[in-house]
Amino acid sequence: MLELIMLHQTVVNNKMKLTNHHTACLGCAQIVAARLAINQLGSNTIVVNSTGCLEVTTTAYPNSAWQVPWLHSTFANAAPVGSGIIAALDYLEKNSQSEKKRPIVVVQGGDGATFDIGFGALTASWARGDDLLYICYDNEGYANTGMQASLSTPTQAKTPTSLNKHQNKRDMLAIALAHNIPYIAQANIAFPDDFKNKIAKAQKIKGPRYIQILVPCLPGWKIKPGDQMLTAKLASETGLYPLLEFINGQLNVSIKLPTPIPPVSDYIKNQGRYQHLLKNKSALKQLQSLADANIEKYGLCK
Ligand SMILES: Cc1ncc(C[n+]2csc(CCOP(=O)(O)OP(=O)(O)O)c2C)c(N)n1
Repeated sequence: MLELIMLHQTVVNNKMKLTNHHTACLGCAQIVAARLAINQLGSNTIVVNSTGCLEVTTTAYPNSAWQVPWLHSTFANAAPVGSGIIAALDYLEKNSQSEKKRPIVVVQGGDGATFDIGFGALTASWARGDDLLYICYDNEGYANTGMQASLSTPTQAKTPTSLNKHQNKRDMLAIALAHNIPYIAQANIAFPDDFKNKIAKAQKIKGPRYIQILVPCLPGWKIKPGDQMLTAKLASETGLYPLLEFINGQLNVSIKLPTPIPPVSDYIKNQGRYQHLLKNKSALKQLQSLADANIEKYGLCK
């Protein structure tokens, strides 16, 4: 929690483009991540937001915490709204003498909006090659409506709509890769500099760009505020949520794993959503095998 507050302070001091006029939970990692992103992107940015915690908590009518142009979109439709803005910018550029620098268009949403409900529309924008930066704030469930399971919810995590899910988290990176988009990255709020670097890289690239960042949800994952950043860190250090990027399909491992690699039991022990696993060795083994598979597949060791 202390780390998150310190991180929050540095972000706050950096001329906020997402102000404190929001109603997010105390210690919300998603808000901090969104601030890091918009501060890095700068004021020449247009944001499209799918419905979800980030939208609801930053734009309670009649207020808005956003100091940049910001548009609401329905759950399913954020990427096409971004595509419409791109088309409008193209038109304005063709039909005006203005030398004004073109804004970057950022589309953002939670994992429910990204992995599930806006999935088809997002992949269609990738197929069209639209010049959009899409940021998925991945808290592994539908946080705004009570943490129901999404296709991002990891196997074995308990949610109100599944005692323990047995299907694996949808591999959005692989799906993005299959669309041959120029920039794909996975980040984690516990590694803020890495996230900022990834945003900065994506900012310089044209075409579809996809960044997914893990943002633990305190009530949703049932973690104590003091355990939040350590938990987030362990998600990556165990190999379950590796820090990666693909530039034109070429893999870079952003941060290699520590030695010895912590077991996934260290990652799950402080999370209420996984408490049942502490007594279920075979389910725990299944989760460990997912981390091991990532370590092998991406070459995550030093
Ligand atoms: C089509 C549709 N279905 C359901 C809802 C209700 N709803 C609003 S926000 C939300 C959860 C959003 O989850 P996610 O995209 O993961 O973002 P989070 O709140 O976790 O940040 C739901 C189900 C809706 N607004 N529209």
